[in-house]
Amino acid sequence: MTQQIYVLNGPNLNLLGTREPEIYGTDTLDDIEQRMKAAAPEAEITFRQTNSEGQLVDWVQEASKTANVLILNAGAYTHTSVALHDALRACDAEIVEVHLSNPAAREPFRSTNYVAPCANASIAGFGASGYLMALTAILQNKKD
Ligand code: CA2
Repeated sequence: MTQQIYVLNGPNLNLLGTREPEIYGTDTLDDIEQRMKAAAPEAEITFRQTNSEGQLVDWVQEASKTANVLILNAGAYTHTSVALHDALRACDAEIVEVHLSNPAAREPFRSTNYVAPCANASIAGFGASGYLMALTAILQNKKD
């Protein structure tokens, strides 16, 4: 069965690779997308970014209907969005939360997390490699 994988990215992640490299690294979102697609040519990967909370909710609902896996870096909405939490609770796809940095080791407000309680797994603090780690772990688990 072809794995249908949605990779959704939240606000400001379009700036990746252009600022704050000491926190978020130098890879762009486009680099990450290319690397994931090259690492899993057998999977169908839908890779998107939005700055809008409502758009993210709409895409989670879409992923629930069309994907079996959702890899999600919700950016700052991780720490604020009850709407996103509710959409994730209603999502039938397996959910893997990814963060480039480790929010738990940063400002206290980043320790509030509305995504983690809805996720099957979380990866944080490995930079862009976290996306690849999520993908390879998922594909490995599907084979086992
Ligand atoms: O570490 C992560 O992946 C975060 O989801 C990134 C979010 C932050 O609000 C979360 O607490 C943790 C911020 C994304 C902003 O990305 C930028 C990238 C480059 C330059 C400026 C912002």
